[in-house]
Amino acid sequence: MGSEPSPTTNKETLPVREAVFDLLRKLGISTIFGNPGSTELAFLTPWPADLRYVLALQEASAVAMADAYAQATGNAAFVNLHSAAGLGNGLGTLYTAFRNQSPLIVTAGQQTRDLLPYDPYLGAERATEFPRPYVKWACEPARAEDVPVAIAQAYAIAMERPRGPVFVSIPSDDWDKSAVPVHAHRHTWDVAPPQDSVAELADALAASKNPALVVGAEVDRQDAYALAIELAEHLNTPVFEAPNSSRSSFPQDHRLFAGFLPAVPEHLSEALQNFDLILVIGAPVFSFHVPGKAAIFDSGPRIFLITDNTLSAARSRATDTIVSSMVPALKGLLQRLPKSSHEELQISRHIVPVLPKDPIQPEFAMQEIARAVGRDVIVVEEAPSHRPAMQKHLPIFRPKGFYTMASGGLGWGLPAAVGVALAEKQPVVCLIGDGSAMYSIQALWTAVQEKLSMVMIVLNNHGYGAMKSFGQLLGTSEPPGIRLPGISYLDVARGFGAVGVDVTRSSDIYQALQSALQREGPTLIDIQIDPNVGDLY
Ligand SMILES: Cc1ncc(C[n+]2csc(CCOP(=O)(O)OP(=O)(O)O)c2C)c(N)n1
Repeated sequence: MGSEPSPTTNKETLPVREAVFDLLRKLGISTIFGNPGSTELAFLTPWPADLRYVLALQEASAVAMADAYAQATGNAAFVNLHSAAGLGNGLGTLYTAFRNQSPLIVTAGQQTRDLLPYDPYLGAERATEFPRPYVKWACEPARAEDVPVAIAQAYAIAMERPRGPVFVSIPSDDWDKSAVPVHAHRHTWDVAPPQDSVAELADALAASKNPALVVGAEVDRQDAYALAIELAEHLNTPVFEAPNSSRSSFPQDHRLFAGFLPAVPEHLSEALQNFDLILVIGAPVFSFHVPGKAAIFDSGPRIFLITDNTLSAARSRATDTIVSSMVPALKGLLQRLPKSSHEELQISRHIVPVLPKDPIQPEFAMQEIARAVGRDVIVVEEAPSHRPAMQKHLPIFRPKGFYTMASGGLGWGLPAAVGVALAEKQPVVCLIGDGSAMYSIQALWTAVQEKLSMVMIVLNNHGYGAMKSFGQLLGTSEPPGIRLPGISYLDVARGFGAVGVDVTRSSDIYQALQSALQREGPTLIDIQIDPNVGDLY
């Protein structure tokens, strides 16, 4: 009777670390984000020359960088954190990565297996429970030799739609043990639509006199941008961007672009109530920010939803749902639709140019930014009370041109801009509020070290403007804790080794941005915005 060869004697075994590096290469992952500690040292040494380790100075930044990098590259990203303390720091942006449906393999070091029973320093208690419910799957492999296969499975689960973060806890003595190399599966996990529901939707669209499309972040994330344009032109219908969409899924100067839906139930209902059919593609139906009455659900139009997130499907208020990924659903639909007989529609969004005024008005700042950056810009935004001004005066015209977080959790934008800049070969503009800037400010250091072409524009109103606007929306008085005096962003920039530029006059915005775009490495432009203006919706 033969017995299985033990992994340590089998000639084909490798140290666990080498087997994991080998797997990552096969999966197309050559950039690793992290912040190290003693429980990760065995993973990090010796470090191979062909892999890039991007150091973030706080774990919230490491996770957000990886999230945006995954979105920009279309592949899962790998993050390595330090035991429970490091993962704990990263939980806020892990929540956001989950809401962004970003494929992340989050790993954290664990104490050595022989110490674990004795409550060691830096031991992670019930490690796999800690990141739940914001991971799709979590595992601490039963044996050291299972680590490579656990990471291979983590990759597959992260990439399966709906994509999202997964977690693997790895005892630090596992990395020097032996394991057999694992096979790498690089799947595209698209979900195909049921043909009868596509046919029903096609019939309903053909019969509809006045349909509208609502596109959400998954359209751009799943590379269905061009298909969404084709569908809209075929149907000749207005297209809205979903409430608080975390990507831009339709060119904002297109003749059919009808604007951004607000996350306020009454306002959204008002914008959509005159249509007889609404097709929502790749967004929840609907993600509101405040409570209220959405009349559209009572006697309003038939609402179709295309999503490959079954949980989102179950929790939606659509009348009809097609569970499918974006590309197969839109292709299937386009094949079945008869040519529209509607007259060629021209939506006119009236955007009146604004004149300069001091103190600087957000609308004018956005207009100047748009003039300086051109049509091909990539914007990463976290500027809550300046979003309406941005949506009006800084239009996005291209796929993968806009990123924000789907969660509402601040601290994502700046490190996300670093993640996008690491993935793209062109400058990235990070539009950020002075409050938002401080949650993950150390990401600026990474941008400097990586010599990234990034312009961080701080829209500085010396406070949490959104809290003021939100209070007004709910009819409350000004709360404590919303003013932010005494922060010098120029000193902050210099402290991290970045160039800092102060802009206090409307007439200086354009030139400041032009110079920053030509500079190698990141620039922080601190624009002093009138603190008395700004709006959430
Ligand atoms: C992690 C986290 N903490 C707190 C909040 C609450 N919050 C929402 S908007 C906001 C103010 C942001 O200020 P700033 O970035 O300066 O932008 P402004 O509102 O002035 O446009 C705060 C604190 C949040 N959304 N996320």
